[in-house]
Amino acid sequence: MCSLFFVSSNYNKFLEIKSIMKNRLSSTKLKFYRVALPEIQSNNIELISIEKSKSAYSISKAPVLIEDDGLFIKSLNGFPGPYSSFIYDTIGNNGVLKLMKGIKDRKAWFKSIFVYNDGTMIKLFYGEINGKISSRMSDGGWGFDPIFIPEKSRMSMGKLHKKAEKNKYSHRGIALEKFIDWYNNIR
Ligand code: ITT
Repeated sequence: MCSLFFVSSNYNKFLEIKSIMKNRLSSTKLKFYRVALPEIQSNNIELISIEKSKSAYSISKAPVLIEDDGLFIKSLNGFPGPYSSFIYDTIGNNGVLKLMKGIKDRKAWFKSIFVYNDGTMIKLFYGEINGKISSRMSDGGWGFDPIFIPEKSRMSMGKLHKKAEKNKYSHRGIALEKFIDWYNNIR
């Protein structure tokens, strides 16, 4: 059995990843390594995530998986996108709802990029879901979950999270399924 470290400051991500993966990775145990990795400033989320995976590998010295996400709002020209963490930590969901006040077009999408890095190989996996920004905050979930309603749902991600249904709809679930298929194929 070998180890694969998921490196992140966000334990909620790890819990979701664990519940999607269950024990589906062949001969591998997924472990959580809690570190706030430095993020370079760039408009390019691929570049940010690749650099993040390199810092993670330099800390763990063992195969790592990292994830970088972003919420993109159409009427704000894709904002906050690569700045999602900063915006969440500063103005939060209430601030985003204020920015969206009076705006009719509430289309938004979530992107997830997972990066696997074992020191010799770097591989990226993508997941994206469309949806909209709700007019008020719901309960449940974490991050932007209380203000994001996926296209295929009438409930916010917050509510879906509460009902343990978020993974069926999430950007994370889509990207992670691609990673699991690829990983089990190369092993
Ligand atoms: P890392 O240490 O793994 O980078 P992070 O929380 O900083 O953790 P990201 O930069 O990848 O994560 O995420 C950008 C923001 O988007 C951050 O504020 C998250 O809380 C939020 N976010 C990511 N995935 C989400 C999800 O599934 N539901 C709601 N918000 C999410």
